[in-house]
Amino acid sequence: MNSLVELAVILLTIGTLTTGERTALESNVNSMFGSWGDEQHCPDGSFAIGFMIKQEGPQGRGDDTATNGVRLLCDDNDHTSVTSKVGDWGNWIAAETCGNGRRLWGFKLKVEENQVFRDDTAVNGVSFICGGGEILEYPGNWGHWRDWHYCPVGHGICGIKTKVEGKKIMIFNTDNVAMSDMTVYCCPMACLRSDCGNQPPA
Ligand SMILES: [Ca+2]
Ligand SMILES: [Ca+2]
Repeated sequence: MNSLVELAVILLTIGTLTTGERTALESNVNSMFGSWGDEQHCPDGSFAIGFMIKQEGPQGRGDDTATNGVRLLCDDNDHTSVTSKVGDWGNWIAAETCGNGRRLWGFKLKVEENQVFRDDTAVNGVSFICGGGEILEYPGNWGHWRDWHYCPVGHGICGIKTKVEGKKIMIFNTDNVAMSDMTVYCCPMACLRSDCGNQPPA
């Protein structure tokens, strides 16, 4: 093959890979609270390179909800950001991005255990790992970190779905929790990138 044909074959291969099948990466939190929002994805061929979190600060004796939503920042030319379902409380804070244009490829959640008759908050924080191992983290206040979940080798995070409980309207139950779980989606990357061979840390 001459070099132009080779280039065309490479570009076609990349096109196929970046619009290929997505893999869902679930947290296994199995929260009893709320319902899932829609899947939202970065534009075709682009990936998440950072995130923002919507967080309510500690309310003391008042009702706490902690994390209310997560937004992915995409690496397309328009700097698209994508959000699934979002709770009613708190503010968007803590925009963090991977260095050197690297992409998100794994996550873990910090989740408070069920408080039964006390103030529940469910998800309190989220952490992402970038290709190359850099960690972006918003730790929140309560609960403990659950396991890391990683995209398959050669994939990066390209979408999100969040589970969120809406505002309770019953007068005898005002214990709201907002965000209770998150699933992300992994897309295959073009393997010309240096972070294509991501492996879980030892
Ligand atoms: Ca409280
Ligand atoms: Ca609460």
